[in-house]
Amino acid sequence: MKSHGTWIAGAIVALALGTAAAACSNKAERAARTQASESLKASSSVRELMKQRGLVEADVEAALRTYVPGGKQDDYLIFASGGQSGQVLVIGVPSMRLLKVIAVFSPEPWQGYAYGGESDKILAGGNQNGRAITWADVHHPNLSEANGEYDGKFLFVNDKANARVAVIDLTDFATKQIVANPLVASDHGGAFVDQNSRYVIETSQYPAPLGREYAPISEYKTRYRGLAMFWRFDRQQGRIDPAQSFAIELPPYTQDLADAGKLVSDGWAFINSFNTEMAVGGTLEGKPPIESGASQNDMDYLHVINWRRAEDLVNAGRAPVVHGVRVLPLAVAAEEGVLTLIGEPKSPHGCDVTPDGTAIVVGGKLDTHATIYDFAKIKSLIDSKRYQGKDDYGVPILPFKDAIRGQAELGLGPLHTVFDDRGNAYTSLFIESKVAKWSVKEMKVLEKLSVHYNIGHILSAEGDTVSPDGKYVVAMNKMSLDRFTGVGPLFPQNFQLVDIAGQRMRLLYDMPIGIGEPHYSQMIKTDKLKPIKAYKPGENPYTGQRDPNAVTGGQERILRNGNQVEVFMTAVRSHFTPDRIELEEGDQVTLHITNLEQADDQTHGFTINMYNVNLSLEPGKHENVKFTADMPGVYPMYCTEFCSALHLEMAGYMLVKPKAKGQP
Ligand code: K7E
Ligand code: CUA
Repeated sequence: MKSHGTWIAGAIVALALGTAAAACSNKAERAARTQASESLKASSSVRELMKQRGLVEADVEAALRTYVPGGKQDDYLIFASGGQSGQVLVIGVPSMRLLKVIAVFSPEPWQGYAYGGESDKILAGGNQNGRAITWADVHHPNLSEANGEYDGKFLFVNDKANARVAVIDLTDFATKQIVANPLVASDHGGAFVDQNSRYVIETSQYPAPLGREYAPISEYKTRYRGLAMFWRFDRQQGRIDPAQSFAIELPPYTQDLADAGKLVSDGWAFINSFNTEMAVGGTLEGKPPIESGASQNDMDYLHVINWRRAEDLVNAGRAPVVHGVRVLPLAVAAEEGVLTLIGEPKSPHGCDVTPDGTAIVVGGKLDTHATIYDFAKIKSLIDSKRYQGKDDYGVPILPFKDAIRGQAELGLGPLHTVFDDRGNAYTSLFIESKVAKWSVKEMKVLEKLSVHYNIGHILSAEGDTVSPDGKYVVAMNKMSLDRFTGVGPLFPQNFQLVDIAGQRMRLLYDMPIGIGEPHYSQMIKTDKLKPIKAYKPGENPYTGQRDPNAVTGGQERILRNGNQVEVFMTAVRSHFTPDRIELEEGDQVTLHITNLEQADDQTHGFTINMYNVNLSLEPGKHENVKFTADMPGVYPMYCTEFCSALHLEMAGYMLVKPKAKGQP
């Protein structure tokens, strides 16, 4: 029998040769690879290489399992929250290479996002109280679903800080819409979708008066409220339709994570909560901080929401309009069986519906268990109105013991749970810094794996669908002490790829995330995505249509009407037409620019320096830019993407002639 070491050496050589034969279309590259593999054999055996680099067999095996040679593609893509960066990260699996940062809530110059073009309107859609907000605390990306499977069409993300939700279209991996919740001050349980993405669900986090009105903290119990927002998603338009959306008023508990039911529990949503004590702090006055005030009760409440029933009541006119949103009042939700509560042990976090939709798993930050709620039991308790009582707001409470399937003893600080294809669950243990693999049926731990360190969320391949793939989970760690080269006191976060296909979990790869604190991510099979390589000629990506002002070659022109100037411009290797724009100070200028290219990867940039204009004109794309020429002077405008040998020559001038003295 071959020894493990020989197998690895053989595998590496085979991999190198196999790749050279299969993947290289380019002769020179192939020659270089062959040479490299020969010199590998000649100069140093794999064993020697391992010794030189201080690698053990497990390292080499992990490398072989994650290495994706140039020209080959990853099996999965992760869509990861970019945390405080306000963006979304796209990462290949198993290579763990960053493929893209999708601009969502924050301006992003390379993509020309919110630097003068059409995307300004998208960011403006997220204005709160009429003010621009240029960052976000992105927590939970969710892929659109059809029949409980990711369909690869859209991605939704929430902004916890400013209560907003964004829609990203996966045909061009670009943000299309941001909606701002006019009622709440922050959100957290979002952006979750039901199994057909009829609704994108956003639930509030820190209670506040609805509509962000003022009420003194002494009126917390009477005036402060939580909210579950159901944003209606119009699949045809690829946009949220605020007019068809509705909300449900909730008690002023701190609603936390949420998940939508699936299959048997489709039509329902579940939100965990903490601070049912309704503690409001007051540390300066000697009162306990919210932290301890909120940890007095043994139980908080899992919120069980029958959203189909809510939808019927809203359509029947039971929801008055508040700040433009139809809001089902708390009293109606409590009376009509829309909202029911169940106890949840110590500082709950995480709320994850099993793939078959029959159970809901809730972690407990100060508990050692995950609690498994049984949907069939919940349903029959609700149907037979078997309540143990009601809360201060008249919301029925179900008896905890009768609503659960059981509790799994997992370890310290269980938070979030994901699933594989073999009936196993994987729960992040924040305090223990471990992943606990456990059997959902037996409710018993099978194995634990150490991660580094303080794991928050965890994700699995196709994990939130009705049919997870198994294969991989990723531990999303908050800390990375001693894992990477030092880069100052702000450490990167750490994504750790774990192979779960075999009997035992195996750590494969550490990926530093140096852009924000990602909370959640989802992983989709690459072949479900069908991204385009070019826009249709003259397409405005924000409408999906040919822009009425799109320019074809030969139609370029400059029109002046008083101080209104319209420039119809094209970009093609390697010039802009027109390449000279002569303006008078104070002119109101609109540029209509179309990239005439259709070839792959032929993107041009366009900037007018000092005017803070920068666009990315991917093949076919059309952009409209409006500004006032209020700074006289000479402004070179140029292409900011090295597009061709004569890229540096792809330039022109915008000249702004100063007003004569005394001219208005
Ligand atoms: Cu960070 Cu999902 Cu916002 Cu838990 S949440 S970690
Ligand atoms: Cu076009 Cu550089």
